[in-house]
Amino acid sequence: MKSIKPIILIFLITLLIHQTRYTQQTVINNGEAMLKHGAHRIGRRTDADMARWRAYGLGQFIHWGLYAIPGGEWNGKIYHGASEWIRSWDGMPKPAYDSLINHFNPAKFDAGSWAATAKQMGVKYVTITTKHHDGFCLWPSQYTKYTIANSPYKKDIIKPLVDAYHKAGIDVILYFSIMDWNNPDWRYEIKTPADSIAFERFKKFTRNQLLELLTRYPSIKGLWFDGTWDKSWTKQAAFADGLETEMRKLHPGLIIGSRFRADENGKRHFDSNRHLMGDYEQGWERKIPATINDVHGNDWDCVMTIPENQWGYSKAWEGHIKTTDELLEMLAKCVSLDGNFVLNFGPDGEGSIRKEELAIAKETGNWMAVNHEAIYNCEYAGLDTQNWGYFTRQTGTDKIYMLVFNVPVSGALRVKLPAQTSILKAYRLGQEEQTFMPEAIQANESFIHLKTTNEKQPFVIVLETTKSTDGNSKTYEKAKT
Ligand code: K80
Repeated sequence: MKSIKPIILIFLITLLIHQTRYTQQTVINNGEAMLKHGAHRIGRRTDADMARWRAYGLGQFIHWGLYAIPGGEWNGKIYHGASEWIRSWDGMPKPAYDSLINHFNPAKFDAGSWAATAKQMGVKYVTITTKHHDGFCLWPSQYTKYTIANSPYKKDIIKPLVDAYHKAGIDVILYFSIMDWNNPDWRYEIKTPADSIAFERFKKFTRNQLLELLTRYPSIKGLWFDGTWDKSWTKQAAFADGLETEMRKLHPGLIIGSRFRADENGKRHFDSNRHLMGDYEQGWERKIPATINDVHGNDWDCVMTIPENQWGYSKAWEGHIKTTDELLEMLAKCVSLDGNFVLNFGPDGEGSIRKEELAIAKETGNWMAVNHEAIYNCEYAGLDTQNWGYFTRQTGTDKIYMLVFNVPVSGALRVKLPAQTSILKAYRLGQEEQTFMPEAIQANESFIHLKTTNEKQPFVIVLETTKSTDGNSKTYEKAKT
């Protein structure tokens, strides 16, 4: 002990301190973990492709595949889960499901008529299943035999859909399930070296299919991923990150949601520092955020089913079926909270969209024809929500929309504007001659008095507002209080 000189001891202690600090610095940066495979960006994308996505407002989802043939029923028994999951049900033998490929021959499929329905409905983008969890590919993939090419129909389904929707002026996003029940190399969890070898093959297969889709359909705007929650995939941070970079390079502007990859700690949607991974939050499936705080300033889309939980065609069409007014209210709420609303359709095994869905599409389109201005290119208006409905605003302007869903018996709709803001003009969309004289009731607070409370449909009142230095004080003099 005596032999250690104090100078050496000091040197060793200094070294230890430096060492510790050095180690900490590699892990901690501004209080955040240094992640190799976390978010690539903090905050929203600011480019034109993403601005276009943000302005869509309303979208359509299409779930179509082999599951449309049984439509949630097998041998007279009903599967009460989501019909596109019927293969996972004990009531249907897996070989019976897998052999549905020999029966897929949708004689009534007409991409043009689907696109026409979507156009009349007023959707700005469509998300189409190219491959759901069952692994069946609606395009003739080179990398598996389980594709449309080996069905009696034979022809590519994706190409005519992409072309028809584009012709109708609707952008296309392709849905792709990473989880693949048909591929023998898919694993839920990697437990053995053999699993690991199989899954390495599966990763190559997945990469091949994704690059194939981007190469075959270069005009698509984005990819919508699903089936990415299993332990096997959430441990592939480096691979998935590399693949995302590769896809973006191949397809500049590509839009990918938060479901594609996990970070190196297996965190999905939000990385270990709670930053969103991908271009928009993809966690709002069949649910809508309650307030603007819940979206954390991110872009997001809500995908919604018409029944409670059926994406693929469902023969039974049971339980509560949402009405057009309920769906329009969801649309209004989503746009008012800076999101897009995407309504799902599940065409049947013949290629027809069921009449109930056609009716909803039609009624939505009729409403949109009058009121689309309050949906397209609109954003969170920055105002306190009132019980009568939702506010939206033409992005970056002072034009505010009141989307009215609940008319109060008094017929008086409360509006609170920011200080120094006044209403120049208030009128009803589609009936521009119907103007309203707002009644000031407090500073920055007014009532819009409806002419009737006997409304049959949700409607929109436009408020043209302006920021002024004296506008409010004048109106406040006329206030009741
Ligand atoms: C997968 C897994 C769960 C638990 C719930 C839904 C889903 C799929 N995502 C939707 C968009 C559908 O494709 C559904 O099958």
